[in-house]
Amino acid sequence: VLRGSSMALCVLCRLLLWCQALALGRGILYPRESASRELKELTGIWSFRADFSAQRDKGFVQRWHQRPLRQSGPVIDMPVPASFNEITQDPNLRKYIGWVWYEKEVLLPRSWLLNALNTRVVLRVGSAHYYTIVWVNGVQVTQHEGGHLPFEADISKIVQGSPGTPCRITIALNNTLTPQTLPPGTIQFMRDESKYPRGYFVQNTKFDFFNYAGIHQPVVLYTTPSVYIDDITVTTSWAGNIGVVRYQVLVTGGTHYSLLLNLHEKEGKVVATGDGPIGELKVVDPKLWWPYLMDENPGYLYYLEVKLSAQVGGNLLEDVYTLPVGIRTVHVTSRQFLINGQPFYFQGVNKHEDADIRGKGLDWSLIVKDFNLLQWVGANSFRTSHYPYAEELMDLCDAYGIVVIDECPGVGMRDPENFGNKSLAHHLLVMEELIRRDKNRPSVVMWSVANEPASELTAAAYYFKTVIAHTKAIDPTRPVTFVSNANYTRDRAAPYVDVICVNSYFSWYHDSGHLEVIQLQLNTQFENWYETYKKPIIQSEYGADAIAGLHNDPPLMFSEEYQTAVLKEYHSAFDKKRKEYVIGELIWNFADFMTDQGSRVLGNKKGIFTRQRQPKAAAFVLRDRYWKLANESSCLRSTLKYHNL
Ligand code: BDP
Repeated sequence: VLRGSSMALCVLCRLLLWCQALALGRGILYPRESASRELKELTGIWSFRADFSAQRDKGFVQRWHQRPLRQSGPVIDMPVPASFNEITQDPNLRKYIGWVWYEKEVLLPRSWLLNALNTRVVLRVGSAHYYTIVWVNGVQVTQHEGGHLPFEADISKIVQGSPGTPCRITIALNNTLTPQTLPPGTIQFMRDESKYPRGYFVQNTKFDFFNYAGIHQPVVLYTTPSVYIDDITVTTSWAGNIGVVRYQVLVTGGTHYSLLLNLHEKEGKVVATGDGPIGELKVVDPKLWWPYLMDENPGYLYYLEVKLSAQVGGNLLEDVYTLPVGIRTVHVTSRQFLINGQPFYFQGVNKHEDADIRGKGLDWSLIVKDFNLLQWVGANSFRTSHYPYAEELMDLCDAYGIVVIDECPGVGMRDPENFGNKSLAHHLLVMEELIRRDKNRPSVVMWSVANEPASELTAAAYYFKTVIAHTKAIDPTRPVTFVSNANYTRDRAAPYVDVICVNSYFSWYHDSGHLEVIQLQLNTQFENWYETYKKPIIQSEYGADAIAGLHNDPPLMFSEEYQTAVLKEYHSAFDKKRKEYVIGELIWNFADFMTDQGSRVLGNKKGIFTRQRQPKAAAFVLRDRYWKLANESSCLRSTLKYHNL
């Protein structure tokens, strides 16, 4: 008995330590309204100007942030959220590199301004690509490097100092990529004046998607009390009929406070209560969080309501924040990926944030359409290739049980100068920001630190050893991977991952047109990697371009027939290995998407759906396969029917 209880204590200590590792010193909780928090979305039309001056520095020289933008020159209307590239008819704005300026004036409710002692006003940018500086009423409040991830600034002092005046938010952002940014890029000056005008430059990148830029996710203003819930970290587990939710709450702004926690089930009933900043909640007969197609009620969420009470200058302040929580576990063995102890097979897709007109800007209609298509096709998972996706979309993954491999923007790292100390320091920071944002999501089961880096370079060994170790130190609860296209004998980063993720394009980028070599080459690929590392393998990309409506039989490249033929060859090889150590297949790609101009025909056409989300023949092939796989799975409690829409 003693041994049993000391073991249990050990497990508890370890779990609490995990919670603490994940608590990163400050939070970036998704802004939600509550009894103590108000929210104002700044979605809509902003004023906008691109700085076309030769050095792109006119805005700084003339200090555009100090006055309303319209006073320093002409402005145009620009929607937020959206990429700015394809909103106008100006080809120079589409391919613009440098600083662009956004501005919005808002009036704040009096209640936010008058109770200055007890109210914080926070400005939060969901994401802006790539480098951003933010001013409020001409005062710089923050700056941030990197697209995709949120950042915020406490602007209370500025706005509460002059109640009644509009709050003018100026955002300057620069989409220039350098060898040390993530993703990296280079600016190339063309100095031959017989071919290019003076000062001519282009941006080069080594990744295969268009570098859309702009304010891509919502900008919001929200309030909290001056003593507030800054962060919540949860980790979960279960044993027998007891589910465990361990929590750690970070309170900022004061030291005299108390915390009460209520865990609600979906219908609102309280199933466990706790207090204090750290502890664990036990749920009897928990409803586990299951992936889509693994349970009749996938994506079950509890709601952790955290209530803070604090005394400030004789006043009682209360803050309330509610966090969705899914109870589930993740483990990796040498041959399996286990969710709640059950083998999980990634039958999924790779996506992009990409659409006509809005580029990478958040679009609710597109998001919901995409989830309907994922469910229709029978996909249980996707990778956020090749950067973190919007929080609004990740929320739906949690709610629908769509499993996510959460990837950071480490893509296009093909040159030795992408592996220096500056890149590394930034990469570590990006992993921290990503984990800070997504650590509580049950849908996120693995971090991916990069896609197809030059992992055969000597420098890649230390680089990825460090990035992966850092990721694991911050989050000891999830496996870590990166996606390789290197030769298995030369890859220097693979020794550090938990799951091998490999991309290959047999009969496409080599042996073009030779469908008959796919099965042999894929089989060899799997056996080589498995023999070398004895780790489970995900085929993290495979596919072929097809121009929708282009037909040729016998199949020729770029026809819908060729794309389906490639898929079927791959599937036959997967079927031989998925009973062994192959734990997933992610098609490249869910939908056609925009790339740089060059060898592509208006973008990459490897989608099983067009960019407008219409199915190609390949979508039906994948749908048949995924539903067949789902029905085969031993975890299912009943036979599934095609998703009825
Ligand atoms: C892979 C890349 C992906 C590309 C794809 C392709 O990871 O970003 O879009 O190839 O060429 O190498 O279609």
